[in-house]
Amino acid sequence: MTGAGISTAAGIPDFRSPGTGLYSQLEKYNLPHPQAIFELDYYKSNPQPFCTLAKELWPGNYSPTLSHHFLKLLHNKGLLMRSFTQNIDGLELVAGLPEEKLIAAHGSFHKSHCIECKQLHALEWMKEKIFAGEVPRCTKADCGALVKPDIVFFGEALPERFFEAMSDFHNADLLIVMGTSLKVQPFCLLTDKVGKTVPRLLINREKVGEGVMGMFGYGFDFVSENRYRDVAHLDDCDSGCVKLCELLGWKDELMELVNDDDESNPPAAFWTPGGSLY
Ligand code: CNA
Repeated sequence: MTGAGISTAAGIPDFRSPGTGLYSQLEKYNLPHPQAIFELDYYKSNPQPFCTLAKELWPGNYSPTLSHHFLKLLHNKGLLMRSFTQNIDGLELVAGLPEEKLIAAHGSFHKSHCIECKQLHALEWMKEKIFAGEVPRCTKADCGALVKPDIVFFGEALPERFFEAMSDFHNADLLIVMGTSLKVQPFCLLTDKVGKTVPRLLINREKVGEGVMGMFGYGFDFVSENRYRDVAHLDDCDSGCVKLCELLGWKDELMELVNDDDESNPPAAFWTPGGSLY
C-alpha cells in the first residue's frame, strides 16, 4: 500500500507534509478549505484551481523513485501480489510494473469524462485544454458541462478494480505500507484486511495508522505490550527500501534497476501517443 510519500523524491509534493505538502501551498487558489480543490461541488462552482493544479501535477514530467523500482524488484522476484496505490502519477508503470499488478485506487489522468453526460474525452484533448489554461467543457452537442480527469474526488466512488482486487489481502503473507498518512478512507482500512498473523511493515517519515481508524479499522499496534506483528521503520521510503534490500542481499539488483532507468527511461516516454496505461 503506497501513497504520495513514495513520489516526493521525484519532486511531486504530497498533500499533508507541513510546509512542503500541497495543502500548505494552496493559498494562491483562495479556497474555502484545502480539500475543496478535490471536491466535485467546488469544481462545479470554480474549476480553475483544480485545472491549474492538474497542469502542475500532469504526468510526464517526473521519473520513478527508488521506491517504485523496489516494487518492480518485488515483481521481478515473483513476490508482489499487487501494489495498491493512492497516487495518481502512474510512476509505478513508468518503472515497468505491469498494469495488472497496479491498483490505482484514486484513479488517474489517463481518461476524462464529462461530469454530467459521462462522455469520454481523449487524453490528448484534455491535455491540450489543461496546458492552454482553458476550462475543459464537454464537446457533445447540447451538453457543454465540465469535463474532469478520472481522478477520484472526495465523495466519489473508487474504481471497480479496487474492490475486485481487495481479496488479495486475504492471501497476502506480508503487507508493506509506504509513504502515506493513512488518513483517507476506504483506502486506509485495507491495513486490516490481511490475516491476523500477517506481519505489517510501515516505512514512513512518521508513525501513522495507529489505533482505531474510523468505524471499521483497528490500525497498527507498534507500542503496546500485546504487539506482535507491526513494525514501523521511520525513514524516507527510498532509504527504507535500500535498508530492506541490504538485509535481503538484494541491494545490487535494486541499484541495477535504478541505474538502468536513469539511462533508458526518460519521463516523456510515459505519454507517447497511443501508449496504454490503465
Ligand atoms: P499524504 O496525506 O500527503 O501523506 C504523505 C505521507 O508520506 C506523510 O505521512 C509523510 O510524512 C510521508 N512522506 C512524505 N514524503 C516521504 C518520504 N520521502 N519518505 C517517507 N515518508 C514520506 O498523502 P497520502 O498519499 O497518504 O494521501 C492520499 C492522497 C494523496 C491521495 O488521494 C493521492 O491522490 C494524493 N496525492 C497523490 C500524489 C501523487 O500521485 N504523487 C501527490 C500528492 C497527493
